[in-house]
Amino acid sequence: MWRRAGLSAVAVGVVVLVVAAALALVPWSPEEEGDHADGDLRELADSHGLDLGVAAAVDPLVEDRTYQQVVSGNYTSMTAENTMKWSLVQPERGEFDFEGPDALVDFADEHGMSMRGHTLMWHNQLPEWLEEGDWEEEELREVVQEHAEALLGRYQGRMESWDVINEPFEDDGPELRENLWLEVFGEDYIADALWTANAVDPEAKLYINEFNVEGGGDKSDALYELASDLVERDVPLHGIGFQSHFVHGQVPEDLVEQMERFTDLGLEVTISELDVRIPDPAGEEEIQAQGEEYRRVVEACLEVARCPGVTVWGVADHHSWVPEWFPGTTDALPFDEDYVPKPARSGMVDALSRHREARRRGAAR
Ligand code: 9MR
Repeated sequence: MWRRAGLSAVAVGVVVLVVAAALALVPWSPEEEGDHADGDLRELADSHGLDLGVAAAVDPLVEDRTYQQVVSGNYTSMTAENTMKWSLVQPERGEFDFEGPDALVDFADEHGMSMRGHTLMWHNQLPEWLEEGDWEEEELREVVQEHAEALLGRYQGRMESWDVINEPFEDDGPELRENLWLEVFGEDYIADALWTANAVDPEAKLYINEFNVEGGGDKSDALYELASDLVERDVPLHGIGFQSHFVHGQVPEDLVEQMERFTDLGLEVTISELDVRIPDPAGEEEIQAQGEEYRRVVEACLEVARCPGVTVWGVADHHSWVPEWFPGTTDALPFDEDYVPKPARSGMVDALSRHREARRRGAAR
């Protein structure tokens, strides 16, 4: 007995050594290994019922196999980074282009991922004909109705949520942003658009998505006033998106409290566009510390009862909007430009694993 056990232990040892040696000869590739080296992010997110999302761009999603694998191997949800915006969907009046949006929604369906729609009423990425038109209220109302029916109607039943209103406040201020919608319709464009979206896609959760509100302050207070008023009037508003474009070292300490202020109104709060930018060049220490910041953000969402998920704003560092919009900053995402997972990814795994442990311990008591 003793002898046989001894022999088979030696045999197992030899097999392990041979396999390990063979693996060491094969170069690492996210395609072959999956991205599960330190935890299966998708499985962990699923086990919490958390939507772990990523903003995706059409071209790499169609053409780049590694990009596809990072998206479908790590995330359970997807947002269209650009392709559902007005200028791409309706570049000329009455001419719609759904090639990009279809590609994303089909990819999500094929891979069992949910979708966040982005976006209907925004001041940016509007087509020229719309931005430069001289609009009477009634005609612009028809234009919005037509666009909502075409876009939200096309994907009705396939969208978990829609960012119906995007960035309604001025960048740094509590005033409503002076955009085309405010100019022509007045303040109630927000309620009206929510009603329009709700009529077209009654199942989708409808959001106001905003930035610079994650740590409180005047702008956050103004958003709170707006949300309270809409809730009081029974306008179909279901959630607030905290965009969460953070600067390394400045992730708000009181994120949970800030989110709960809004969930106390009966709304959801999702982290909708997470990234954490670092001054260029980013050193190893900053990249490690960024991992902790990603962990804290996912933990915050797990702690808030009505936080359905966290969406990261881009797949890998070379796709990020950050270096172009904030020159001198870099490395904001959980995968680097070779699609190698960074500590930010481990941070998210960590948050989900620890939380699961905590839940298990809780259940055992
Ligand atoms: O990531 C998007 C980038 O590719 C576009 O050039 C940019 C145009 O304004 O929009 C970026 O996405 C924005 C999102 O739609 C709304 N919140 C801020 C995001 C980053 O600018």
